[in-house]
Amino acid sequence: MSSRSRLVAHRALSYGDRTALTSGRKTMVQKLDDAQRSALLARFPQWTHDPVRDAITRQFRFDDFAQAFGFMASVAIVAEKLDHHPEWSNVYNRVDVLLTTHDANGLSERDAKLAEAIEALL
Ligand code: HBI
Repeated sequence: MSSRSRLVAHRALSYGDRTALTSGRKTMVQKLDDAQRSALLARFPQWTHDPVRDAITRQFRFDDFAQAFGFMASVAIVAEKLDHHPEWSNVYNRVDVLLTTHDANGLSERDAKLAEAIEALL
């Protein structure tokens, strides 16, 4: 790999932009249609639809911070494996999670897969 290619690869990984490493094409992701979205919400009743972001959200409560952080560490590993990442916040024993697909500007099958993986951690 030439020194320029290495620089491009390094920059892409540094800024989280994997386009440069995928021959310049963003992976096209299909946004869920109304029927698919309804099925997703029925499948995950613990999650709430955010119509503004076209996202699903859930608030998790744990016994203490250590439990909450352990949950976040487990989710982080799964997110990396799926190459799909949550938008989330943590305050002591509380973890608020929002799932949406930036590449699709709304909910996609990737969010269903990540929600399923998160539910399996509980
Ligand atoms: N995570 N939630 C979310 N949405 C995305 O569009 C997204 C992501 N993680 C990685 C990613 N996109 C891209 O880097 C890959 O699809 C190439």
